[in-house]
Amino acid sequence: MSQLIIPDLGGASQVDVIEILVAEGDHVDAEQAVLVLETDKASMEIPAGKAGVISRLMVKVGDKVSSGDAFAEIKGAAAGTAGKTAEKPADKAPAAVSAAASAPSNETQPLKAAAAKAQAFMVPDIGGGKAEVIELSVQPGDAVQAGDTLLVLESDKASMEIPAEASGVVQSWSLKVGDKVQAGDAMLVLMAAASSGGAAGHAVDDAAGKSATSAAAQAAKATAEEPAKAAAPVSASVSPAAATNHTANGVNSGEVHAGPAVRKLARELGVDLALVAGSGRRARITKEDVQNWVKSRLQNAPTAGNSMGNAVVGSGIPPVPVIDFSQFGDTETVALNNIKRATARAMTTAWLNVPQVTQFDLADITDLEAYRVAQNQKFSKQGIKFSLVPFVLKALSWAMKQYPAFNASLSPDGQSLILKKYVNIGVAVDTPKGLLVPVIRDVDRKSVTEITQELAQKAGLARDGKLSLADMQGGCLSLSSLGGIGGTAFTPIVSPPEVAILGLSKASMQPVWNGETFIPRLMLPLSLSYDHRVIDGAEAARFAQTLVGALQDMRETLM
Ligand code: CAO
Repeated sequence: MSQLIIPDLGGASQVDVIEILVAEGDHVDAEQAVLVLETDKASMEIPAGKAGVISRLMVKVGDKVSSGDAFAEIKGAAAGTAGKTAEKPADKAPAAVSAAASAPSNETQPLKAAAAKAQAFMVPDIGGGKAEVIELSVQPGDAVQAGDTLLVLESDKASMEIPAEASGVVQSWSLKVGDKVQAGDAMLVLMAAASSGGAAGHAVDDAAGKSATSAAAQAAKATAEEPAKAAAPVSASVSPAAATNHTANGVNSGEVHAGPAVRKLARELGVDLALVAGSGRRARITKEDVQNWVKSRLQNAPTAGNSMGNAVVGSGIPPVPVIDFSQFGDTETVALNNIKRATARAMTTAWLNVPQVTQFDLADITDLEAYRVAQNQKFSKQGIKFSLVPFVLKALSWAMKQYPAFNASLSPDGQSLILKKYVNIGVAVDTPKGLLVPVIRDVDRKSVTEITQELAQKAGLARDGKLSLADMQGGCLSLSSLGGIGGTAFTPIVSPPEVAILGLSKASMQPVWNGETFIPRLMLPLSLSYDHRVIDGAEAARFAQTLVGALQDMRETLM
């Protein structure tokens, strides 16, 4: 029989026990987390340090402990791999800082080596050159698992998510958003638990220049384990909704208070911790909270068949039947690229969240078209070519100012409208890899010439896969033009938190009755989809008519 001792806590004392992860009688491995402690700054898992059977727990949740306190008795104990870590001379870990530096490297104190250990991590190999930090996905105090995204970098070629090499609690960042960094630059300090010491040590070795872990290798690993976390280009894969979610997800994970073991459990069960109410101190989420959440979802999920005869599962959405198509003939499976996957997520989110209606209308653009053709002749020497889209953007921005509900978002609790004082419009661009939506900012304040130039530039970047995340954020409403292709009408999908999207189909000459006779007029089909929670049908019809009027005579929009 021997005791398990609280290891060196990096100077902290009287630290709260917030979770006990084992029960008396449980068999534990040396590396297995037994307790979760929480200081004001961070939470950390305390590993057993020895394998054996827990015969007595000497602490309970709410107790305060310090380094050296006994917290359990264990039978049949044998030193685990944590002890091996203790044998590593301190001078082999040049980048280890603070707590690690204060923890004596002493073979007679294996538990100290099993303690949480602050380690510095460097920017991995990112394929040469510098990249800009565009997002810090975790904050000091957050618990991360190896493979979790730490930050997003963007070079002139692509954006990439940098995954954690080890599990632990983020202590501090060594860089900030906007910094330009390269492989080997100091990245962050992580309080890594001994159970992930191997991986963490690798990072330290990296810092000493012994071996480099390439982002590509990490990406491959992340792809195999969790496709969404791959260090693949992300900038080109984000539609407005997805871009917003990307940020929102970062914020969510930062606000969730849960230990690494709870996060692991949540991942295994597919639970989004942002949806789970924490019952622990400071709303910390415990394992029981996750288990209870799953139980309640299972109890509330209807199990009977729906009217379509399909079984209803989870959130009540009947699953699509799984069919082996090869029984009908040859097939080939082609993986969706990042852009298509992001679009699929954004469209599903939109479809499930927004009760939408599409209002159709026709605008007489005969005069506008004559003006556009004349302007093209006038500007041809300057290399500027006006298409219809910039004129529609201008008219749209004008209509949005007349109808503030179209330039708004529903608050997350659905109780109020957030009215925007700026007019940014996303334009759907068809690219070889899929749909991307760059945003033209302050359309109301720009001339049609400026809008034309900016649209050409951003559509070019989109097609070359060079749009940044920022290029695709901040849209208030979207425009989707299929007029260059054909069609008479379609139902574009509103991309929340936007509340409307305008679709353009191909303009065609049509006979229009002027009260005396039919005259040929060039008519542009408009398809305006809107969020019916925010906008009433009558308001949408009025908005569409205002737009029709503006396109028929654009003089007012210029005032
Ligand atoms: N009616 C008739 N002709 C139209 C038209 C319309 N509504 N819209 C464009 N055209 C004409 C243009 O004037 C141009 O003709 P000319 O070369 O003779 O001047 C030609 O069609 C090519 O237009 P375009 O679509 O390539 O260029 P654009 O500036 O009109 O549009 C852009 C730019 C970026 C919107 C477009 O290239 C694009 O990507 N559209 C697809 C958007 C999309 O995929 N939407 C679906 C999203 S939901 O899945």
